[in-house]
Amino acid sequence: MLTGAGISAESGVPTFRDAQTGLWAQFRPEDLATPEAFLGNPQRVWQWYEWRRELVRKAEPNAGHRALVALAQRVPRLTLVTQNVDGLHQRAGSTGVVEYHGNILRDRCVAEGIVVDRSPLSITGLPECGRCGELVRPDVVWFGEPIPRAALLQADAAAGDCDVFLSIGTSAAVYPAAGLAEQARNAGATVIEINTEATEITSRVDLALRGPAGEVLPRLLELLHSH
Ligand code: BV8
Repeated sequence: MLTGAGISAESGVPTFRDAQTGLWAQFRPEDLATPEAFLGNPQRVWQWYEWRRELVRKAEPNAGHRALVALAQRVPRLTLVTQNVDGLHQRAGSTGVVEYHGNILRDRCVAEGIVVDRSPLSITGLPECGRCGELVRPDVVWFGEPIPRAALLQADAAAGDCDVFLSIGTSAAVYPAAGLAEQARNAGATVIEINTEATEITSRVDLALRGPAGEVLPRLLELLHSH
């Protein structure tokens, strides 16, 4: 399965399609979540990420996240690939989560390319690596950056070898994540979409369940229990 920002919407984490609120209304995520934006104005990009980190820290997993934890115990094999960087699946209890676009709560050293603790002090006002003093960035995948190799391979393997593929709360606009549903379908899987609206792939799925993930997923689980 693939989840997107829609599954965290009911936890109060704004989706990318929702207009950016308040201070960030003037920016498009595509213009902030890029290496160029970070190199050009690291202060502004870090302000955006610190704002989002605060939202994520205050957010709690919702019934949709929890239903996926229960689902994993009901089926022989389940691979949860998420585009979300909020870590809410893990906080709900999901294990083996494939973080296709990284995780906003981790820092990565720009020079060493590894996840690090930031140094307690910073001379430049920007967070610096606790090991080498270089700049740190959020450990997420920006537009124009490759998907982490392990995540790419795990997601590919799962999409190519599954009976059912759930596309949950994603506008299916960003690649290569959005290609996983097609890949699963071509490999013979039944593709089910759970979304409050139609998306770019709705016309190509086997079943489109229209509604909030926090309501649809628990209902799906009830149906599974009754069979
Ligand atoms: C790559 C992490 C190549 C960061 C994200 C032109 C120029 C440059 C690149 C491209 C280009 N054209 C295409 C590309 C490729 C590009 C791309 O696809 N661009 C798009 C805009 C066209 N992709 C990339 O750049 C990727 N990398 O291609 O690398 C490469 C290869 C080798 C070597 C070098 C390079 C990397 C893309 C990753 C970007 N990072 N996030 C951060 O979070 O800050 S993307 C971000 O937006 C999310 O992670 C997610 O993937 C994406 C879309 O968000 P969604 O999750 O779908 O959320 P969205 O708001 O869109 O929709 C919410 C949905 O939920 C809606 O459908 C709504 O109806 C629904 N919903 C709402 N409430 C609910 C609900 N559903 C259910 N229940 C509810 N309650």
